[in-house]
Amino acid sequence: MSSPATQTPAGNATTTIVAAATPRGHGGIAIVRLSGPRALTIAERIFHGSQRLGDSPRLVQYGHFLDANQGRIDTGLAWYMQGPRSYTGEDTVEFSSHGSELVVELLLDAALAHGATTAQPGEFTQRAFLNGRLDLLQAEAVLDVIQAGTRQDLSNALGATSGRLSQQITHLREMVLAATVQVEADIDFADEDIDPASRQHVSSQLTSAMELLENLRQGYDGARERGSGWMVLLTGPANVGKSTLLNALAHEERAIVSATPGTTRDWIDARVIWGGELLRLVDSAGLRVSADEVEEEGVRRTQALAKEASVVAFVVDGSQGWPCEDANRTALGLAQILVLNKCDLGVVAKVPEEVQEGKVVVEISARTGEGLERLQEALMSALPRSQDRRQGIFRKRHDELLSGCEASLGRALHVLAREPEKAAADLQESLRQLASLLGEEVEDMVLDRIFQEFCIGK
Ligand SMILES: Nc1nc2c(ncn2[C@@H]2O[C@H](COP(=O)(O)OP(=O)(O)OP(=O)(O)O)[C@@H](O)[C@H]2O)c(=O)[nH]1
Ligand SMILES: [Mg+2]
Repeated sequence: MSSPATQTPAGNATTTIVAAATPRGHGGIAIVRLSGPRALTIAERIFHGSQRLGDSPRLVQYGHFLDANQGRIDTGLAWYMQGPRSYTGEDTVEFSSHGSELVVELLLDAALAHGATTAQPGEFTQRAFLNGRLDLLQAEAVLDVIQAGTRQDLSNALGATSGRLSQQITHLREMVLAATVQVEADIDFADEDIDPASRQHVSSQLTSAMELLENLRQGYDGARERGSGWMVLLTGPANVGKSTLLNALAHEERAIVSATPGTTRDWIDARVIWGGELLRLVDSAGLRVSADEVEEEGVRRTQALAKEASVVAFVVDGSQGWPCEDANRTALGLAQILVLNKCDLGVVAKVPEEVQEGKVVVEISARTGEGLERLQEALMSALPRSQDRRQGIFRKRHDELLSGCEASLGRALHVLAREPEKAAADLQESLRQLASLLGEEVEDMVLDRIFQEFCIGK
């Protein structure tokens, strides 16, 4: 991380911004934060404790909050972080009040009345970036921590906020830079004067850089599910008990259940956290050939979802014979788990050998709850294993830049011996791509797009 003290605040840093850092609505507590050159002055007009906030940086104080007309708003806590030793690198004050939407509004109004301006989404983090407290990869990772839906994503994002990914990119850049310096130095010599060992060294350095790049990029696909959790699709013929099963697994009456086939038309989801992993269970329209246009569309959607899902569980009515409808084919092919439901009525269905191959069969009763624990274990075991979810990059922006960098390095390696000038140009290009990753040469438009993804108050 670069030293914050050496950076000049950029952007709107002459203004003092304010926003609620906690979500809207009622809660135990709410936090309102101020950041900027007048944060302390404004905060001291609002908050009154036994000491002045400015006399006790980094200490939590108890006191009361007043509006611009000296009317009491609430009692609560406040603390002052003196810049540059704060998240944004600026003077920052945070108020912790009761979690009332009205109190938060009044605190914001008071701050605005005293001269603060409303923060834009992600502006606190943007300021941290502009003030050199975080590089761009770290700033983006803050959002990834907030949105992480799996333990793996969380630990990956946390690592990135603390600079693990930045270190890897910086290391990569040093390797490419050393190779570039060598290639550029060699350009001035005739071919026969160049030490073959030096060229060999450059080429092996670039090869290692490309391996590191490839490794980082492999993590990208695994991060697809970030924020939404792993998708587990419950599919199968109509009326087999998929909706009943969703409700039983989620412990809530999420989907409508009825004895009439074709009850579920569109997909319905419920989130659960099992073993620290966020899963999105999706119930879908029963697969069958139907004359009903809406139901037909539902079936099409189910088939599309089956391709997207991390785990597909194909549910059948175990008290009936094995269903042989054509409509089942796609989902059945993608399913890792076959669920024989309604086992409370006795199990009659025999899974054909060619269908069962490589799949786990679980007998359950969604109605009585029998076998649900085993099903839950089977679903968890079917999630992509942790080695398939390697630590790496999260975002399309990263993947695009790294893939561009990989291509430039590949080209440089290819022409290194014959056309060193071309190789040098490609190496410079790859250095630019790595700099953009760290946020050193990024257009404002790209920055705006990144920070707009954040919520207000972060
Ligand atoms: N005996 C028994 N009945 C069940 C069980 N699970 C579901 N049912 C019944 O089967 C019928 C259909 O259940 P749903 O959950 O609506 O089935 P579905 O697969 O979602 O049906 P569609 O949405 O029409 O595709 C209802 O009458 C349920 O009460 C079970 O484990 N045992
Ligand atoms: Mg249903």
